[in-house]
Amino acid sequence: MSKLYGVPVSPMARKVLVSLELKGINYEIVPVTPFNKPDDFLNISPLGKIPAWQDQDVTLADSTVICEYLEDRYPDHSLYPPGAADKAKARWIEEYADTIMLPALGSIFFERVAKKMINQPADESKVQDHLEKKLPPIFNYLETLLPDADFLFGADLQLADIALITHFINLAHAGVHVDSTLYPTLAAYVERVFQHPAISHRISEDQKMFGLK
Ligand SMILES: N[C@@H](CCC(=O)N[C@@H](CS)C(=O)NCC(=O)O)C(=O)O
Repeated sequence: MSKLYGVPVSPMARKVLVSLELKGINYEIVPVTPFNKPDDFLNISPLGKIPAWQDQDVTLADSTVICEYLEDRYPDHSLYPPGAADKAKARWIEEYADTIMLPALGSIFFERVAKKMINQPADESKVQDHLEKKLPPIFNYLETLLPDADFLFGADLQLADIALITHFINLAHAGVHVDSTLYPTLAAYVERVFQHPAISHRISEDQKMFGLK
């Protein structure tokens, strides 16, 4: 059985989990957290990060690399739009989510949720600093980028949507919601994507894990 190393509340592992679900691929999850890595984990993930993937053919690290591999290996239910220009735009959005949104939104989740799980106090001054300085440029950019209806590339949820929404899920777990008066398009998009069955399933699994359901 193919193995996904990581935990579902990791935003980057969640990207892969939703892709696996949409493509109908069987896997087992091997729970590895940033706080609890097996001694030999660097053999699987050279940078020591989650997620990592292993099947009979390959061992891979990095959510983008894993999702591209899954797309190549299981092309049914494609998670990219057709056409070179739209595909490049989708990859840019994924890159933006992974490199800009992960540290900005992820730090708030880390302070308020992950630290609680390891019995450490949140640094609320860091959270406030991120809320005031890091989030507005990101939200302003997304407000210009997102559609008023459906998903980024039409009626189907694709990888670019998953890459963005995974960070908003953790932001919501940290008690932060998009202000619809300031960012109406972004707020409506987040609400719409949260209702997609593959996304609402992940949110409710997380809530079970947090003991909220
Ligand atoms: N570019 C990587 C980033 C992965 C990443 O930063 N994962 C975090 C958890 S969400 C991690 O493993 N952090 C622990 C560490 O850096 O040691 C990807 O997309 O998979």
